[in-house]
Amino acid sequence: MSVQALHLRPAWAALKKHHQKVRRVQLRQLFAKDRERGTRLAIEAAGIYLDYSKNRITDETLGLLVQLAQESGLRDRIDAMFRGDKINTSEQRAVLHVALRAPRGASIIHDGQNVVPEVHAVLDRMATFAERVRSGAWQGHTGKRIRNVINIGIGGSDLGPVMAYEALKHYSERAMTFRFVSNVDGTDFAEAVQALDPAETLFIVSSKTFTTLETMTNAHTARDWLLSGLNNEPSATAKHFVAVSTNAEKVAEFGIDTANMFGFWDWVGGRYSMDSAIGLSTMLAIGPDNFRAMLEGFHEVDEHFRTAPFERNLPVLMGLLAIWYNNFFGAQTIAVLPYEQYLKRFPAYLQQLTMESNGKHVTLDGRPVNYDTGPVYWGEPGTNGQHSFYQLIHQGTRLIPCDFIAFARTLNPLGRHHDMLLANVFAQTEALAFGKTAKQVEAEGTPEWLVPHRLFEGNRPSNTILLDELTPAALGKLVALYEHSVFTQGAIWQIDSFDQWGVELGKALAQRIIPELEDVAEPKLEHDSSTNALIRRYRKMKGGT
Ligand code: G6Q
Repeated sequence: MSVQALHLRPAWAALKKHHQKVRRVQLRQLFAKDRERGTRLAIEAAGIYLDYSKNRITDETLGLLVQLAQESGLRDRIDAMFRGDKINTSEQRAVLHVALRAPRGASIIHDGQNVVPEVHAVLDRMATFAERVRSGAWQGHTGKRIRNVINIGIGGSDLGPVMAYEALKHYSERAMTFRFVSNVDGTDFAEAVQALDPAETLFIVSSKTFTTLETMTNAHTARDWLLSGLNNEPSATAKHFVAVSTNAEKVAEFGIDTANMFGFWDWVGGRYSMDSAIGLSTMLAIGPDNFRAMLEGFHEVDEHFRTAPFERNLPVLMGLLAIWYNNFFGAQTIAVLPYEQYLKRFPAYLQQLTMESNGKHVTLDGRPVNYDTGPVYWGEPGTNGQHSFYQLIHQGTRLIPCDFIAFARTLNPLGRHHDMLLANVFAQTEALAFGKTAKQVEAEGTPEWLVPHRLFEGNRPSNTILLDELTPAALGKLVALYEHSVFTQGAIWQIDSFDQWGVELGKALAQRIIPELEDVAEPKLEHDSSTNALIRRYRKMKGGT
């Protein structure tokens, strides 16, 4: 189905007009008018409760947003993804991360072949390997068991594994140490191996391409570190290095036996790969059963996304609300605020998922967009954020829609902590929505001159996402929720949410400058005057002259 340019879709024009009408409407009025609003504008599906009533929307807004999704061909795009069509058009690739969590026995066809059996074959190999390492059956070169696992990877080959390890630490094997090296800054590696015994350390080199500068540099440094700790016996690498990659040739070239390589496929994008073999460190930490439970959580939300009508579809609604604020209110950012310490890396993970996916300036057919695309996602766990940047959300001049994420049960019940934590979630969303009027502030006995400083306008929108408990399945559900919200937004903007040419540029740029920094002879520099001067200064400074 061909989709009209965004500004030509009738719902777009209607939303523009509608926005003029409702932009000043206060949440206070909306709640006063409809006593059921707080339960009416809430959905429960796949074990996730989404309260979206504290958004600056009316029933008409919702109707028009759903109409926009329909006119944007969202249904066809969803079907095309699940069917294995090459919807990543600029790279001519299918986008099938949903196949990574399809149950055994399901069928998802790519290039005429069902990929689900391959997915499960890799999962089974990962499980066997993970069991061997966790039980001590897999021994290091000197016969010691593996106690430390270090994942070396960057971007999509790092952020998911780090986030998932932190998120699911409660379920992890505490007798083992898990660390993650991503940055080419040598400090990252140096700190990661601090106090570790090479004889007990396993490196997982995670790289889809196995050519990424940072990862390959760290992998070589890791090999040197390992060998220097193990009498420089080259055969030692076999028991201490495994690879996760799509590039068997490069893995072999590095010296890792491809029998110890766990594969995935070009239809898995880096930022969509934490549930593929890239999650090997996660599986080593939490065990195969928990990993499979996480995949089931992902799958439950995939099915919900695929089948639920748009007006009852959690990721679709979240995506549409993001569009509403981004494109009609001009909001530049969305804050994600997990009230769960284990989710401390979740906002960082989401930054890649959302911004690498939807930070695009042309449509699928290469025409420049004339509307804003991907908003900036950011955030920190509550309640810490409340003591810093929440000030700007409450009383600043910018509109910042927020996602509050919370769990009904804590994994660490300690006295009254959890009730206090959740009281903060509810209090914050309430304060953001309804604020505090001058009258209320005055009634507290505030002197007149102080009233303007102490009043809160309110009308700051938020979603509240509530789940039972942070289980592996719950984590899978949350990630899938955001993946599909990103998909929804990308479909409306008609952009390719699955390429990343901006990242590719970064990968190439530094290559040219590295020799200019390392050459003993003064290099001939042909950059702009600023870059030339910086390179010269750095060369001088590092030489200490
Ligand atoms: C993700 C991006 C990017 C990628 C890294 C690592 O979607 O493509 O973040 O994951 O650049 O790439 P490799 O896995 O190939 O090392």
